[in-house]
Amino acid sequence: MAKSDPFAPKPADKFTFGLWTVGNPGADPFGGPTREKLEPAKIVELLGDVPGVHGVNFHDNDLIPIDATDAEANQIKKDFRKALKRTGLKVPMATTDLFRDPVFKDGAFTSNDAEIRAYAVQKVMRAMELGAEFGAKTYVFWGGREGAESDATKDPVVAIKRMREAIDFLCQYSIDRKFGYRFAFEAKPNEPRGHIYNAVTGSYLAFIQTLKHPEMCGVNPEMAHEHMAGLNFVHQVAAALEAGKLFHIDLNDQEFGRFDQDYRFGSISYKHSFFLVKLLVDYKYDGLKHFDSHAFRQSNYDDVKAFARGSMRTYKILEHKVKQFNKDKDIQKLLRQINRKSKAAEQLVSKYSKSNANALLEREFDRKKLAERPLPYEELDQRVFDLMMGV
Ligand code: GCO
Ligand code: MN
Ligand code: MN
Repeated sequence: MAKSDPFAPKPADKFTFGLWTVGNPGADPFGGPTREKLEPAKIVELLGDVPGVHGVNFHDNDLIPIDATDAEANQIKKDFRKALKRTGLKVPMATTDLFRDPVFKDGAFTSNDAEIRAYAVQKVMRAMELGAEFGAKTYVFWGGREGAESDATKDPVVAIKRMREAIDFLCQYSIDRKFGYRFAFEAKPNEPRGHIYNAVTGSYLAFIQTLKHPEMCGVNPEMAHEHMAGLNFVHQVAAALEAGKLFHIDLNDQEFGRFDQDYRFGSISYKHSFFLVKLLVDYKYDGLKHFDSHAFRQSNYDDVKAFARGSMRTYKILEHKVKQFNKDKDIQKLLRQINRKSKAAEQLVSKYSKSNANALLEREFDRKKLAERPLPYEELDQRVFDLMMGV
């Protein structure tokens, strides 16, 4: 009997892919597609061949082309629903394509044209309905065209106000229609716009607090987006987790500072990926883990399946490494040594009181001695490398 794979993913892991990710036909700005375009039902079948997938997400127009007739739309939905039934895949997240059509060339919610802004809100209302038809409970907002190439063209303060107006409207609509959605905002610094508003996850964490319904709004951070800007993704996700706002996550990879590469999760940044998984495990994130990446342009659809299997396998292997890290006696000893406790010091600053403030002002600290306490960070960091390499 074959030994069971300890890294085999299960639907309970909540790994998801998008119609637009595994169905990506390989086009780039310099060349056309290298794979045939697959119908939505075919993409579901493809994912069905990959064991352990939880679900498939879509933009409204990944499922129904923007100019489809009602009859065409109904047929596509029928085929898609059948494929979901056959494969047991769920549709946990839906989103809107507010970037592909020329009408959105200057943005959707932040467009300078009031009629386009209204059209964008209407398009989301309809797309929310479509997502709800298939059971989606998370609704992602990625403002790919909400930005500018030149700040001569749009007032960035007005842009924030327009964005808020649209989101407040849509929150109330979701509540009225009892869709039960939680909104997840996805930041990106650039591409396709020269500059995109709300460039990092932290921007959205602040924006959410200004909304009429902050409780139903959170974020969908994407690894590649923060890496494009040279930022530490783990810290952005930590901020979201700490605020109770990590509603969804887009996993992929990217060389720092390059164009938007959408590589397979874990394929570039081994160490950052490890610490990301560690964060999600340690803080018990049990939400959706969406692989927002696509296979190399050279791949055929068999290799796309290998890409999907690999994405989940990498996550499971890193999860195993995290458990090893958390159990490793030497590592844990080093961590205890580094995190020095002092009841007296902690009591003084944990809560403000006049007497604490006075006692703190009186206290003598031996600055030189404190500075001399060892911090064996080199040793600890090397242990992480050994552990990851299996040495
Ligand atoms: C990108 C984004 C998108 C969004 C998607 C869902 O860089 O193109 O990551 O893939 O995640 O539109 O909102
Ligand atoms: Mn992206
Ligand atoms: Mn994304």
